[in-house]
Parts: sequence; structure tokens; C-alpha cells
Amino acid sequence: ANKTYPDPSAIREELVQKYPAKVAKKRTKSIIINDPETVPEVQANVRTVPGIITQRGCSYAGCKGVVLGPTRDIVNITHGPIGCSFYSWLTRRNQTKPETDADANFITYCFSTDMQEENIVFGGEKKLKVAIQEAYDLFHPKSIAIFSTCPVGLIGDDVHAAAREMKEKLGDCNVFGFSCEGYRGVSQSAGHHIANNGVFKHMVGRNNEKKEGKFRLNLLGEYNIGGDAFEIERIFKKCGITLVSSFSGNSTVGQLENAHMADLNVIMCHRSINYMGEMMETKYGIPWMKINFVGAESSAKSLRRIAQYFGDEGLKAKVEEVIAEELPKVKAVIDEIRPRTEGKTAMLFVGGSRAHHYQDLFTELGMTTVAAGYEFAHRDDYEGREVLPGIKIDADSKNIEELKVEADPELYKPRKSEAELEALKAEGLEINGYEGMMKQMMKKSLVVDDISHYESEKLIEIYKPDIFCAGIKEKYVVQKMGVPLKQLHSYDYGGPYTGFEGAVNFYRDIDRMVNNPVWKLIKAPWETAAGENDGVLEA
Ligand code: CFN
Ligand code: HCA
Repeated sequence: ANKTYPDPSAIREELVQKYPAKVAKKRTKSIIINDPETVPEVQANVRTVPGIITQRGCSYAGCKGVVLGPTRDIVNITHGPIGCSFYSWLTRRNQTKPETDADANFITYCFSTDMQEENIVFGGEKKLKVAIQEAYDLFHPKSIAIFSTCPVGLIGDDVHAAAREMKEKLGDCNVFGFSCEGYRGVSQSAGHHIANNGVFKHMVGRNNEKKEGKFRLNLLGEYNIGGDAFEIERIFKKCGITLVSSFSGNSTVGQLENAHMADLNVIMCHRSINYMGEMMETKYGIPWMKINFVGAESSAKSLRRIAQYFGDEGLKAKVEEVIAEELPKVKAVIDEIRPRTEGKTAMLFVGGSRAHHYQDLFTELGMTTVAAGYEFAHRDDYEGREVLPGIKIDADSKNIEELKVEADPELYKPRKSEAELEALKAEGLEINGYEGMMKQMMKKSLVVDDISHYESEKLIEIYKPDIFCAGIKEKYVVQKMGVPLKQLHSYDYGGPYTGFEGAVNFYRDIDRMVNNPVWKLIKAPWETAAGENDGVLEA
């Protein structure tokens, strides 16, 4: 199964060859031949060249859809023309499970001010305040959040002033706004940052009640796509680990307001929520630790890391017991499937964390990742981030206001002393750090940031991977080339893929895709004479 490919530097040349010289020069800095030992620099989090078809989304999507969207009892009002709200209406497949039928769940609703021309010309604040009042009267939510779309910033509506006024007027409802206009920053990543700042400022720290439980943590950067968080919750429960709050899959307003009472933040998706981890560390003294529950081995490792952090022998034993119970069931499925997947190749071009995490699941199937990249991650997600403390090697766009965070004199309490942190570090437990994607990828594999549509077509033509992982915009174009595309955003209506049960789901889905004979019946454009496979129906 050892496949040979052209020299990666020749591939890199070919990818940019058709671009104008200036564009080629810029793109070359984002197309990197990997070396896990001395990880090279990757140009990331820069503006996409206009005209290039990017996979990226916008700031509003990152703020409203990604970070705030999954919390079930906030009413999220999109201030803008209806399209922004409509296209972010449940498409991300973030699931939620209210504890009782009486619990609020607004996730299935789509709230918008539905701005019209008149509002663009004369201002939309009045309409926004009416919308807030209407939402309050209908649902009596604990919180209402307002999300700015592009025109809001362009016409100068002040969503924050409107929120303050309505919060005052309503009394028992926390109303706050986000300046997450789509054009801010260079991608949805800016929206994550804006959302983190807003949630930290307006929600975290409002409830100081200390919940029961010996090992209390927050799960950061897990959004319950396809039920992923449910599987992690199942495992935590089995181990006796208490989940105080989740940012933000299957979460509630109450949880987020109480998050600062936990003793550890574990981070799944570093890209979207690292700001929250850092701010909670600064203000409350809660360390954060990168974990990964995508992949059976990674899940086991993550559980062991959590037990190591708490340093409790009982927890360590319980975690081993759970792993010993769960892992053999997974291994049995791997043994069955692996002969059919061994030696096959994958490419992953997704978001800001999954292009890394899902490589572990492919490794468990004996598959090799020949090329991967993020849509909007920053250099730290590729190259890794130094251990301790608060190191920023990559700044967000200038027009995101940074929150000034200081230790809270009442509530700041280092959960671990400097000496304890040093001791854990000496044991190999990385606190407040992240290794990044490239250290885990093979030498000479290709890393491409913000891949363009054209570059991905070229890569497929050159490598002919057995599976390509991306999103809905890429799916059918790639499949028409005879290569199956697995959506790693929405999971193609499948999932969960986290933890032990999720790993089994993933293996089975991938097996079905890469071993389906239908792909051989499709002729890729480079295999057909011009026009033969152009999709035009003939009588
Ligand atoms: S659920 Fe997450 S895991 S939050 Fe982020 S970086 Fe998006 S919505 Mo799509 S699937 Fe994707 Fe990640 Fe974090 Fe999702 S890889 S692009 S903004 N993402
Ligand atoms: C977003 C959301 C998205 C899009 C997925 C896709 C998601 O970026 O706004 O392109 O298929 O996961 O739903 O990333």
C-alpha cells in the first residue's frame, strides 16, 4: 500500500502555477511541506485573495452560529436582512437535550429583525428594540443576544445601546449585543473571538454557586455536532467527572454563568475558544488543558490526562476501568474493518480544529493523511503553542476590541500552585499549551491553509485520495471527480463521532464510503474526453 507521489515541492509549484505572480507568491507561503521535527512556519489567518474561491465563512457565522448558537435557552436575534438568519438556522447540526419538557429550548427557532430597505436608510434600532420586546413577551427567556450582520455596522446601528436600554427596561432578562458584522476580520475566526469576549463579559461570573462534585471541569470548544457532546457526557459520568459547564454544546445560560466555579478547563477546539480559557485563567485562576475526544486512543489519553491533573488515585483507577471496558469493543470493530481500509489515503480541509483531530481516527483505520489544512485557524493551531502562560504568537484582526481582563480579587484562586504546575509539566502533562497539527503529520505531507477551490481540485488530481473531507460547498464537486467526500462539519447527517461509541460510528461510515464500488463508475474530468462528463443531460 505504499503509494508514491510526485515530489511535494513540484506539487506546490503546480498548485500556484496558474496564478498571477503576486497571488502565487502569497499562496506559496500558505502551502507548506511538513516536517514534524522542525515545524515550518505557515502563513495563516490572512485575508483571502479576492477572486479566489475560499471555503471560509464570516464573522457573524463564527459568533452567532458557532459559539452562541448551541446554548438552548438564549434567544439569539439576528439583526439584519433575513438571509443571514435563515442560512444559519440549524444547518450546523448542533444538538441539545433539555432535561425536562418544561425547559426552554429556542434552538429550533429562527429569530431575526428582517431588516428592509427602510431600516437600512433610516436606521434599524427601533425595529430591533421592538423585536427584543416581542421575543421577551412571547418566551420570557433568561437572556437575549443580538447579532450584527454586515449592514448593521455599515449604517451605524448601535446594538449595544439598544441592548442596554432593553435590559434596563425588562429587568429580569440579560440582553447583550455582538458587533460581529460579517466583514470583521478575515474569516469566522474573528467571530469566535468577539463571541468569547462577549460571553465572558456578559455571562461568565454571574452565579457563584458551587456545585457538588470532586472533579469539576468545563468542556470548552465542543459544540455537540451530531451528538458529540452526549457521548463525552456519557464517558465523564461513567468516570465520576462533573461537567460544570460546556462551551457551548448542549449548554444552558445557567451553566455558562456558573463556569468560573470549575477547577479545570479542558479544550477540544482550541481555535474557537482559546480566548475563554485564557481569560478564565487570568481572572479566576483556572488552568486549561488541551484534550481531544475524537479517536478512541485520543479519548483514552484525554481521560488519563484529566485524571493526572486532578492527581486522585481513585479517579485514575476509575478512568482505567472505563477505558478497559470501552476500548476492547472499539478494537474489535477496528480488527474487522482495518483490512479493508489499511493503506488508503485521506485529505482533510476543514475549519480550525477537525482537520487535525480527525487524522487520529484515520490513523486508527490504518489510513494516511497525505494533505490537510484549516480554513481559518491561526499559526498556533498548525505549529503548536508554547507551554505557559498566555503566549500569543498570533493576533486577531485589529478591529476586534480586546477585553482587558484582570484577576478578580474575590474569586481569583489558582487551582494549582506554580510548584504543582511545574510538577505536572515534569510528568509530561502540558498545561495551557497546544502541540498543533503539524507535529502529528508525516514528513513531506502537504499542509495548505485556506485552500482554494482550484487548489483542492489540483490536489485531488495529483494524489487521487481515497477520501476527501470538507464541507457542503465542496461535497458534490469532489464526488463528481469519483472521490467520496465526507463532511466533517455536519457529518453528513451521521454522528456522533467522539469518544468510543463515536469512533465505531466513524469507522463504519468511512468503510462504507471508501469501499463503495460506485466511485469507480464515475469518470473524473481528467479521465474523459472534453464534454463527455459535463453533466449536461442528453435525450
Ligand atoms: S463545530 Fe467547530 S471544531 S468550532 Fe469551528 S473550528 Fe466551524 S462550524 Mo464547521 S465544523 Fe468546523 Fe471546527 Fe472548532 Fe464546526 S472544524 S468549520 S468554526 N468548527
Ligand atoms: C460555518 C458553519 C460550518 C459550515 C459547514 C460547511 C458548519 O462555517 O458557518 O461548509 O459545510 O460546520 O456548519 O462550518
